[in-house]
Amino acid sequence: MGCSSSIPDRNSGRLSGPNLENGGLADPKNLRVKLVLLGDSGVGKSCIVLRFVRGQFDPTSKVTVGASFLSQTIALQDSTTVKFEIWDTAGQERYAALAPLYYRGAAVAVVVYDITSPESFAKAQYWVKELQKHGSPDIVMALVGNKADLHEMREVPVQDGIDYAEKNGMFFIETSAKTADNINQLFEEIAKRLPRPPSS
Ligand SMILES: Nc1nc2c(ncn2[C@@H]2O[C@H](COP(=O)(O)OP(=O)(O)O)[C@@H](O)[C@H]2O)c(=O)[nH]1
Ligand SMILES: [Mg+2]
Repeated sequence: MGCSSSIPDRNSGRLSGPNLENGGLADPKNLRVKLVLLGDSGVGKSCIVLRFVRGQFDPTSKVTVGASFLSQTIALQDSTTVKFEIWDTAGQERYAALAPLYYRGAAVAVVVYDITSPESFAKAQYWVKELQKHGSPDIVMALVGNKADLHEMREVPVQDGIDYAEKNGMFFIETSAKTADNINQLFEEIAKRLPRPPSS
């Protein structure tokens, strides 16, 4: 059982490849970015997306086959808006060979692990290396320790996440899709770190 964001949604945009619309002319005040989530199955990627986009947590929803696409726009204090086009896999994370198709052209990669699972932390480090080798050179990467509500079952110390992220120039945060803790903060912090196109 897990969160599924594969249900058709009114907010869904068309499936689009390039990061920039307006014929490639970027509007510095209205950014539009492709964001992908990577990490072991079961760490809570779909739940994070659902919590951010719909404000829901549904532990009973079924895993659906196929990639899903959701978008959400946030406004920053400097009146910039950032539209996240979020690509969530539905289990393809099990097939490492498919991953490059998925993260190609992504401006942002959110690498998620589960704080109760050292295996998922090791897998997150694998994804970071993969992105460093094959991702866009200017990709913004975030490391996310999810399921922070399960602190009594914690097996990955906060400091391990902090240290790994720092060494790899990533932003780090612990979240809970269940309680909504730090979910909006995650996306706001990513938005602040995006490279801005020069204003014309
Ligand atoms: N306690 C807790 N459970 C979570 C959290 N996020 C996800 N889960 C549960 O973890 C399981 C996998 O979640 P899912 O989003 O499908 O993981 P995915 O495979 O990475 O997309 C589901 O049973 C969720 O209910 C969280 O923050 N806290
Ligand atoms: Mg999922």
